[in-house]
Amino acid sequence: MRSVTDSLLQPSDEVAEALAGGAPVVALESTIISHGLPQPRNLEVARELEGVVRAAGAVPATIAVLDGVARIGLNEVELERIATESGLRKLGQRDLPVAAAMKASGATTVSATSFLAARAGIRVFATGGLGGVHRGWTEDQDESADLDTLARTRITVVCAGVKSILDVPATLQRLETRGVTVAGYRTDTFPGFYLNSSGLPIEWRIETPEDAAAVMRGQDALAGGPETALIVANPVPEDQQLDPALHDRVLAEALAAAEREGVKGQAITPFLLSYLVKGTGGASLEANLAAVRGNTALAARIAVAWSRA
Ligand code: PSU
Ligand code: MN
Repeated sequence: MRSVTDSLLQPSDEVAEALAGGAPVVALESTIISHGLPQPRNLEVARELEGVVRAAGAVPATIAVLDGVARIGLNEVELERIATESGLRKLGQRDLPVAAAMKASGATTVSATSFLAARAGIRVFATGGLGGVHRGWTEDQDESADLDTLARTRITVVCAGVKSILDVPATLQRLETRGVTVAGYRTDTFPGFYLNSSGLPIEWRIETPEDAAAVMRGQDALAGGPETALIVANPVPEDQQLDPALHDRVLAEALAAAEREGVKGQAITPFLLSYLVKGTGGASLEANLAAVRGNTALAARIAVAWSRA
């Protein structure tokens, strides 16, 4: 008989087979598709990212909750639902039991995706930029659940740092406090999401996917401590970044608009990202996509190295 856990967490046949055989698998989140990118580009991107993973010899597992069931690996029709269904919810880790009980559908954030991926036995995950501590946190205390989940989940997240709409120094500080390991991929500074660099130094630099796999082995060898994540911070190439002056100008406008319109909570991140897309004439979208593509390709190489380790 299937247990309750089984019936709420369902890998696709392809993902289940890959995991059982020790083949490389890369988790992909769905909030970026449903809430982070404009239609119809979002569906193309969802497909493209799965293709990037396959081209590197790994199996993609896009994660979302459909009718109350956490699905690990989506087929074409399911991917389309995530990209086009209106009223799809944005689910963090804490929302998962309610979504299950209510048989709701929703896209999963970094926090929910990490949580579900780790439970399904997937070790490597690619996204664009992590959530973190929002600007103005001294007043509003808005800190993404991404950080808390990564402080207690054994997963490797490949990302272009944290979204630059955030208070990046405060977020790096919180990652340190919570004991989340951060390594720069061929960089000594923390990436700036749309920008190649945030200008903030990071302590560790790795050069290859095999280095990442070695750090992961180190995490597991130091067993008994908290199950923390590894963040592999992979910058968008300099020639594909958003123009820094344009970034700073439009971001200031976006933050002022959010303040004026009283946008808060779950809505703030999608609001700022879409403001940037409009305000930069689509240039921020291209930089975001370049970052996500690069992260997905690197995550696949890390998953391959990990499967051989
Ligand atoms: N990366 C992107 N675009 C996104 C996100 C990440 O390039 O839209 C999403 C992720 O799902 C992340 C979420 O978990 O934004 C953070 O939302 P919040 O700040 O409400 O926790
Ligand atoms: Mn928040």
